Amino acid sequence: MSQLFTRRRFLIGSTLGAGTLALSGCDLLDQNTDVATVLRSAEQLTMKAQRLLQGRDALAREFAEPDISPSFRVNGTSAPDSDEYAELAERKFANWKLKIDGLVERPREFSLADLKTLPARSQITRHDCVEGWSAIGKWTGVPLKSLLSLTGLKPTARYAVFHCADELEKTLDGSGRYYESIDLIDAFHPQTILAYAMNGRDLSVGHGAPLRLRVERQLGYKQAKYIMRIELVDSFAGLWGGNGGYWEDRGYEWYAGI
Ligand SMILES: Nc1nc2c(c(=O)[nH]1)N[C@H]1C(S)=C(S)[C@@H](COP(=O)(O)O)O[C@H]1N2
Ligand SMILES: [Mo]
Repeated sequence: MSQLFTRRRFLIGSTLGAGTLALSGCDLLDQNTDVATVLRSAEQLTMKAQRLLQGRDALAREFAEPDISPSFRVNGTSAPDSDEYAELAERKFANWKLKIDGLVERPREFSLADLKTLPARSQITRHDCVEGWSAIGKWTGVPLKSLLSLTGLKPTARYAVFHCADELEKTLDGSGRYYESIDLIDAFHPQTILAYAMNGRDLSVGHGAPLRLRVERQLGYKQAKYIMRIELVDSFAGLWGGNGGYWEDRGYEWYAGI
């Protein structure tokens, strides 16, 4: 029996057979597309990644338009302080490109226009910051799983790392650069999107233009703004402080579940 066939059987037996997807209710349709995507990309996914996909169906609460907060605070960096970013912003990010590399089969770059041609998802969710404030906003963007199905994953990929344009702390070695990471459960979650719009308008610089992460089951500091590059890794031991994120390197939890 070929390895591929074994993997397919594993997927069908454990993912479909267990009925976990059928239980996920309102995003059932969306999940069915997921299944097709997962089956199609089975060649690229590891057994480990597939196992991780099992527990991923709990959705964060979604709200209605009238619930959107009249004001949504800008927190952390309000504008990356670099000539490179200023130039990109000046040209409305027409020259900006999102790089996806690391443990992927097909490294790729996407312009903002490229991302906007892909099927989008909108969601109205509550953002909770550890500092004790919350706000409800509407986010529109591309599901991360759609991009990962285009790049494919190498069998060893375990985490997606988001490299940002801003340095929250100025240091000589660059260790003050903002970054974040999530595992493949969250990377393939239906509400995990790369948002280019907020409340129906292009993302403002304050809120992370041109692209920011929304990973709705986790706290505010996981919602990386100013994304320049997504790197797939098997471990974040070699990245900056080795804890998977700017705040994690300063003592915060890596899994910031709400
Ligand atoms: N690149 C980057 N992303 C970031 C931050 C930051 O300083 N830089 N701050 C984080 C924190 S602590 C929060 S609460 C949210 C704030 O997002 P907002 O400015 O859109 O409210 O972004 C998160 N993502
Ligand atoms: Mo935060």
